[in-house]
Order: sequence, then structure tokens, then C-alpha cells
Amino acid sequence: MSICDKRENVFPHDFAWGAATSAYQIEGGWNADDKGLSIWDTFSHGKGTVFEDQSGDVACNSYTLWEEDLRCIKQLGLTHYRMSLSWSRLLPDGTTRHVNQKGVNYYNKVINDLLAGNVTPVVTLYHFDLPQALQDRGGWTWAGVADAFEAYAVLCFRTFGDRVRLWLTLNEPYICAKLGHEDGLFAPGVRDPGVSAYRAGHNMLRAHARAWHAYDALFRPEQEGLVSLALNGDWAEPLDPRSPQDVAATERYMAFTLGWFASPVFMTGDYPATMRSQIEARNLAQGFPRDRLPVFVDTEPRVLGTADFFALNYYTSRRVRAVSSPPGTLSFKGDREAEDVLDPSWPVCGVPWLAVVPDGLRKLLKYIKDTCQEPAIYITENGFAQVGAVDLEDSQRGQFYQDTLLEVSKAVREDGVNVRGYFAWSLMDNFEWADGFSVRFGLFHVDFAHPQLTRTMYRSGRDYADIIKRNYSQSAMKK
Ligand code: PNW
Repeated sequence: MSICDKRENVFPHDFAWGAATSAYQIEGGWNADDKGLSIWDTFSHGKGTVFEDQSGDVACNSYTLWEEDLRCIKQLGLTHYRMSLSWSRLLPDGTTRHVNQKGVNYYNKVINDLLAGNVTPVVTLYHFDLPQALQDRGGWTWAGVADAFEAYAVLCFRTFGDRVRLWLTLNEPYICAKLGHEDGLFAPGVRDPGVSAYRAGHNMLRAHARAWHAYDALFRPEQEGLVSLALNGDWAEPLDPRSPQDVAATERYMAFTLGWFASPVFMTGDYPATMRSQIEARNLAQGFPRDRLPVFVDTEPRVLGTADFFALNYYTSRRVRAVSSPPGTLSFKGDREAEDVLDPSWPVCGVPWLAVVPDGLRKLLKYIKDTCQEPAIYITENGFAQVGAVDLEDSQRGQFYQDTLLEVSKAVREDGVNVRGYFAWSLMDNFEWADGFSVRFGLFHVDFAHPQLTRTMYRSGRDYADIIKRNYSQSAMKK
């Protein structure tokens, strides 16, 4: 039975039905109207960093074609739209010394148009695109980045917060830390295994906390909004459930991924104990620098409790087995000593890292409920990729959304998880980071070869619209 056939109303009447995008992935206009450079401009303009040396210079050109995006949003019947602001479009050198009014005007129009169309904006302040001027001072590994982020956040709350009530400070600090500072696969392309990712992650947490406290003190009384950060998390299970080593490795895997950021904010105010002990043991045994995993000091604003809801980006699940790292290898994976593999029974969709495991989402939701004190949860990203020849009749992806939302409804109804909304990644095909335009996550197809960058609804867009409509009218009947 598909979720569309369900007669009972399983989603709350005010459930958020959304889709998501991010500034660099859709906007284009990389140097239009005084926008400053971001690290993704620099990174993608380098050679050999992105598939076929593509870049987001034009992308979906949403900077010019926003009204086309709005049409797509309306066609889907979304109640919510998750977007991000380009920091360097608003603050070309990353600081509030100079505010770019044209950037302000652009986002004002987007937000106002959404509200006029009865769509609630959910706004991410930072989705991977740090101003290059701040990177030049050390980027996320520079302690001062937290001051710059707080000032930027305050500007955004002051400028847009009269209309925006749902805020996300950072998107996926794990991906930014690990792919950007450990593997060098994402901007800023730093390859400094076992050191920089922890430092970058720490400053992201400090920056997030500063922004949350600023909102709490200065804006919440009047604006009454909610602020969180979007954390990506895979669900993980031991490769061999009877192996105590694999079971322990799975716990380490969870600690070093979701736990890295969820534990300081939602659980204890510090990194997971397993993460600390692993890293400290390796520092000691192998003579690595002792301060690799920074400490939270109480002279700084506290990090624990700085999220008004849990924002989860879920894509996939993993099987995990224990590995011991060879001596002398300074790396994140060396610290973790847990290797993740795919279960052969899981279908892989498009990209190699994305195994389709809808019930992994249900398990992860329950895990978050149990370990993070039953937070309200928004699923701020979830999606299914297409690569190669375009298939507008992508019934597989429609099925994926049905299967996934059925699992979400079970989490709500059977497990009592407080899920408040769901955002499909993505509204439309866009610049998929190091994969360029070769990987398509959209509910709308974008013809990147056409000067108009024509948006065409995939069959999965119709399927998702259908799911929204049915659940919406059912909840309206029940209300
Ligand atoms: C997320 N990985 O990033 C981002 O929030 C989106 O911007 C992105 O388009 C979407 O997922 C799809 O990839 C990820 O390699 C990027 O494991 C890479 C990975 C995971 C998430």
C-alpha cells in the first residue's frame, strides 16, 4: 500500500511540506551587482576540482530567474521553501563594513514573493559558501570567523527576521569540515588530515552558538522565531551484529558523524566521549599534537541547548566494521577506526555514496528522539539522484519519496517522534558541488544547455505534489 492510499491522517495538520535549495547551487550571478567571491567561486574556477571543470557561475541563474523558481514552488503546492543566503552577496568582504544593498533587495523580493504566495521561507545562513575574504584569513580554522559569522547573522535577523521565522545557521558542518578540510574534495580544498577538520568543526559550533545567543537575546522577544543548524547523519548498523568489535565500531561511526555536532548542541555540551577518548589515545600513543580536538571553554557562550529544533539531512545508511589504523597515520578515519560499507541488498541510486534505505530514516529519527531529548525534528533534506541520460518519467524517484514518507509517518505514528516537516532535496536540478551538473536531484529538470535554463517538472515532481495534496486535504478534513 502506498502512502497515498492511506485514509488516516498521519501527519500533523501543520506539517511543513517543503523542498530545498542553496544559494551557490542555484543562483549564478557569481560576480553580479557587487557580489564578493566565495570559496566555491575560487574552488570551482580552479582546474580539476569539479567534474569537467564546471562551476556555479550561472547554475540555474536563480539570481535572475527567481520567478521561475516561484512557479515551480507553487506547482508543487509546497507549504515551505528552504533556501540559503549567499554571505558574500550580502557582505562582499564577509564583514558588515559594507552591506551590498542589491543583495538585500534580491532576498527581500524572494522572501516577500514566497509570503505573498503563502509559502513559508526557511532560511539557511551558511550553505558551504564562505566569503573568500574570510578564507584569506584562515576561514573556518580561524577563531575570528565566529565574530564575523555572528555579525552576519545579526544583520540577517535584523534585515529579514520580521518575515523569516525559521532559521538554520549552518548547513552540514560535518561535510564542510570533512570534505572541505580533511579530504579537500569541497571548498576550500584543504587537505590536512586529522587536524583541520576538527578545528573547522569547532569554530563552526562556536559560530553557530554565537548566532543562536544573539537571536535569543536580541530578536526572539519580538520576532518569535526558531533557530537551529542542519546536521547530516547516516543511519549505521554493524556489518556483523554478533561481532562486539563491529558493534563498537558502529557506535564510533555515529559518534564521529552525527554525534560530532549533535552531542555538543543537544546532548552534553561536549564532543562524544568515544570521540574524545579515541583521539586522545591516538595522540598519546603516536605523539600527535595534543590539542587536535579543541575544548569548549566556559568563558565562551555555551553551545549546549543552542537549537530550538533538530534539523536533519538524511540521505543514506551504512554498515560498519571495525578496522585498526596503521601506526603513524594521522587522519580522521584513523581516529575513527570504523569503516563504512554498503549492504549489497540496498539499491544504490545515482551517486555511489547514496544507498536507498528509507527505513534507515525511521530508525535514525527514533535514535534522535531517544538521544537528544525528544526534540521537534524537521527533515531539512532528503533526496534521490539521477545520473546519465535524463529520464523525465522518473517513477523510481517518485516511489522513493512515497517509501520514505511512509517511513516518516511510521516514525510519527508508531514511534512517537515529533517530526514537524519534510524538505525534498531539491526543488530543481542544480550544481551538485564536485559532481557539477552530472548529478541531478531535482523535482524539476533544468535544461542547462538552454539559455533560458528551462525548468520542467519530472514525474517525481507530480508524485510529490500528489503526496502533499492528499495529506494536506486529509488534514484539513480532520481539523
Ligand atoms: C548535501 N557526501 O551535501 C548538501 O546539503 C546539498 O547541498 C547537496 O546538494 C546534497 O546533500 C546532495 O549531495 C552532501 O559526499 C554532499 O556524502 C556530499 C555528501 C553528502 C551530502
